[in-house]
Amino acid sequence: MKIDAISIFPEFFDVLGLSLLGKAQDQKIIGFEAHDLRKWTSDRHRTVDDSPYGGGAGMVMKPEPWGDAFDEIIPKDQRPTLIFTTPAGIPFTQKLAAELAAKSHLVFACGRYEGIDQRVVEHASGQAEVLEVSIGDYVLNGGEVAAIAMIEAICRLIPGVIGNAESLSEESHNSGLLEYPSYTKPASWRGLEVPEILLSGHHAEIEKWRKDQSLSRTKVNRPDLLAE
Ligand code: 6GU
Repeated sequence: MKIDAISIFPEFFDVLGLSLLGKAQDQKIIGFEAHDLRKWTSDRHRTVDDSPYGGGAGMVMKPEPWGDAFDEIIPKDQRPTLIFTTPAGIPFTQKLAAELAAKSHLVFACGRYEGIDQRVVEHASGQAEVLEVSIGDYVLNGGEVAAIAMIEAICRLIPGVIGNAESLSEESHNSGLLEYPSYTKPASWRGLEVPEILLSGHHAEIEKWRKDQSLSRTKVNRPDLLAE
């Protein structure tokens, strides 16, 4: 998979060189490139923002650098998936991560300030499959950290990126429930014991216990998931 990210702080994406995603890049499973939006400015101050039409607080990202960046990064004969990071987007979920993991080219457009001129999104729909996506109900200073979270969630679903493919199917959000609690050695630690059932060797009983734990944990931490 090819992934491009466009941002005024491309250094944010240096973290993608670490750990499993770094290895996946070395192995050419993922080709990642961060681009500085200011490359597509032409004035002396390399301006990327301006005041909002209609008034109001903050600044809006100007359309021209974005349009020129997409013209260069999006191949004329292809239609990649272009993701605008915004708290006003559709929710990023495990299901969306899985859908995006099957694509061959993703482009992340990371806005700052009060967002990007909406005509950029409109115009880009002629060049790509466009999504406006949010990672949760809170506001970040910019989309870079959100894009990094999405890239990690997506890339770990690409075959070959994670060593143990089995661990993927058992984790939180795959079943629609949260994952059961985990324990390892020692069996007794600071006066706290590992639940006895896990030491019993009764596989069917252990599975039932884990299912119960998943359900009660979901009830307490995420009742909204059960309503669905
Ligand atoms: Cl995708 N961007 C920003 N700036 N803030 C967010 C977000 C994205 N998702 C949640 N908050």
